[in-house]
Amino acid sequence: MIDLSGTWSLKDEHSEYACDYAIPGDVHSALLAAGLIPDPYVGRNELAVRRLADRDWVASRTFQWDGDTGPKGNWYLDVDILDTAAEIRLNGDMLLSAASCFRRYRRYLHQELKLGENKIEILFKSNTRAATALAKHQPYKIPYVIQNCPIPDGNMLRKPQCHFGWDWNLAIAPFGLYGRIEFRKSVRQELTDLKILVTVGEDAATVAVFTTFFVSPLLAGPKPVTVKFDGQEKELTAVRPGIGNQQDSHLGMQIFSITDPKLWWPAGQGGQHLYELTIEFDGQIERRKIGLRKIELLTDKDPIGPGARFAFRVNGREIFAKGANWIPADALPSRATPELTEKLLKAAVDANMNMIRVWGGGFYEQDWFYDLCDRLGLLVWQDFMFSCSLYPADDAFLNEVKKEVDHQVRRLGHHACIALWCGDNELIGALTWFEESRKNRDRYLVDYDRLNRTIEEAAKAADHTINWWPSSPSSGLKNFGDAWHDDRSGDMHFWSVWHENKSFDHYRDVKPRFCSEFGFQSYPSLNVIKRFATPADMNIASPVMDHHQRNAGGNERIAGTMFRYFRFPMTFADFVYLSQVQQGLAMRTAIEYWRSLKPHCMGTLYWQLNDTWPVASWSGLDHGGGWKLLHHMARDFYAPAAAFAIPAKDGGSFAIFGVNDTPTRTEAEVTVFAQSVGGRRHDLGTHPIRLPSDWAIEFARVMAGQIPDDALLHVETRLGDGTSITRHLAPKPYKTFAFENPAITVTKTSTAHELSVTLEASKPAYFVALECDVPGHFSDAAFDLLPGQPRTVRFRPERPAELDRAADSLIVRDLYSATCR
Ligand code: BMA
Repeated sequence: MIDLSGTWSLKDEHSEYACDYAIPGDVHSALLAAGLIPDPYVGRNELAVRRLADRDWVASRTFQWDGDTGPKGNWYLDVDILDTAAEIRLNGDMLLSAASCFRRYRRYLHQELKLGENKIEILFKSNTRAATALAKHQPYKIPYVIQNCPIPDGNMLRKPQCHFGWDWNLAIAPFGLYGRIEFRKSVRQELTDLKILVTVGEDAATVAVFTTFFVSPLLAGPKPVTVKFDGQEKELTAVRPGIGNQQDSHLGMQIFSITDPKLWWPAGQGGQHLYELTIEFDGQIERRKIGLRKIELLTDKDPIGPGARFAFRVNGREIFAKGANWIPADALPSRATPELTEKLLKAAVDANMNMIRVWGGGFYEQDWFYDLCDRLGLLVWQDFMFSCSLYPADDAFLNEVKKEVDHQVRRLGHHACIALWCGDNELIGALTWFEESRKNRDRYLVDYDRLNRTIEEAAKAADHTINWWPSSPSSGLKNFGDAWHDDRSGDMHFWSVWHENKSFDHYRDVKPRFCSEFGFQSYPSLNVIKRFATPADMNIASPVMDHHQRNAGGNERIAGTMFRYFRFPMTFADFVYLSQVQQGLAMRTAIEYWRSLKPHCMGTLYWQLNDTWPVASWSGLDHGGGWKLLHHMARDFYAPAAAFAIPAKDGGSFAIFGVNDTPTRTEAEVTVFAQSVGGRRHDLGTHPIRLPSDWAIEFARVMAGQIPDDALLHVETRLGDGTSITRHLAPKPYKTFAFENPAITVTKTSTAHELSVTLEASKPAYFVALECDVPGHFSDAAFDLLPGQPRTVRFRPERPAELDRAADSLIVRDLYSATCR
């Protein structure tokens, strides 16, 4: 094998730029590292950088070869995640003309490798020009999502759709080669894919291992294959030639019986044991980590009400899915490293999530991403990469799609984490967003169905065991209705609160079966804003702050919502803080209510887990992985077992609900009280309760009249293990309360790695949060601090040397300090 990753030379078509280029990586990152362009994340630099995608670029390198060149045709180029319109030449000879970022290409050499020096070149053709040229050649207009994409026609390319801009992404159309580039000598036999089917019984599991091998025509037949699993060693049986488009392949299978299996469970449900599977043949050995689990998608008709269920059952247990939507870890692929990705995914699990949705406008992520999810117990809802636009449905496009789907499904099939393959993001809704498709719905719906069928057929042909869902959102198979407002079946995207400016209470007007998208924006944290804005830009309506907001009207919505619920914040920093408080409140309102509907509702994935660059957005994690207040609150509202209050529609009472997502019934003691802002506490009852794990229960009710005018309602849950969670609910908008100065006292102590801060309040303080000037992580934020109940928060700086600076720059915020002082 000749690995060609490493340093290449880069130049553009006008010879304006020339520099080194690290492959795998993106071209913008190379130009940035060479100091040739400004950082597009800072200020409004993005605009100066956008035009770089409108020209061709060439990357080249030489390599020495002094080995066996072998017979012609024996070597091939192996390349993947090549973004997107590109050509690869070896010693001037064209090897590959590529058109998809989502495929792995294999091209046999027409000529032998030269002894001595060889030259390889990648021509990155301008993707923006390629897209526009393709759009011009369509027989009729195929609209793209113009409100998200300042760069046109991205729907023409099999490239991450958010690269041409999105309502949270910058628009610079990054490009480059992010995967492998190698010459390989063909082997006589090669494992091309692997599927694992697990059947889980009482105390035994059966593991069927299905393999597909490419077997060279030079070989009379496949060599014997040994499969080892859990200490058992067997020879592959039932090896037979493939059919159809797999004529070069040989399929084989073997079945293992595992007594006393260690099952793989989503986080919070049990362990994530991974068995090692090895497959040996013809002098080669392949290893995979396999989790034993069976995941079913339940969409049966509701036995009691109208509509149909939407729930995941893992190893026979129905699991309430708790999580968020995943977008690429960074807008520049070179920066989306395994370390950063691990930080983000680990944060998801730390916030009690068990599922992420890899949203259809980014990438099919790299193998190590799914290894991480296997290890962490994060179920993956995997979209195919189509989002929010209409798409061509001609033969050439559909053939390209077939190859992409086949590759991705085979590549990821063995991962325990993969729970679902979903056809696309919001393509059914998109049929109503464009004048063309409103006027001629038949034409565009037929095109949509052709594309969706192609994806479904190719996915099922690659792996007949997958859980398939046609689109997100979708009310069900062959249902092309409005899954944004119809909550009877399927998965729902509920955007009425953000995009239609409805109040937070409106989350309680729907009863989704599974809400796979809903979100509310906030500003990024102050330390992140400082990375792109100067002090002069730190005004909520400055051009730079506007530039770092990609949803038209987004900043107005944030400010307008504050008017609805809060007194207006005192300073820019308070505004940033309060924007994160209200974002967390919005998500908490939705998620508490929808969890209270369990098992009618069996999942909530909010929009969105992470950010690709520093921007105002719906994310709970800042760009780089710091926790916004929402992420801290998520750990609380996604807690495995807790009680909370849900107001009745007429405002006359509050139902106290308990939920428990752990595998077993849980005992708890719940205390309900009203807390006056001046400090008086009014007890409203203590309830010893047993929380079943299959459904949420209402176990008490508080009448509105029991809560004094100047008080908030609190529900404190103490679990058997001694942990306790307190949630408050404001019966009226926060701005109507005359909060009093909590005069929070702060006591700091530090160890070698950590700062420990004990806070105590003399009056009730809400949404207490600490900030400091140093990157790092606070153990807790956005909590309530009641008089006589001090709380200790730990801070771990990224660099231990900055501990003192952290202590010196510490600031405490709460609702009073931000809005009443
Ligand atoms: C959704 C997503 C994205 C978008 C988000 C916020 O519906 O699928 O397209 O970023 O809304 O508008």
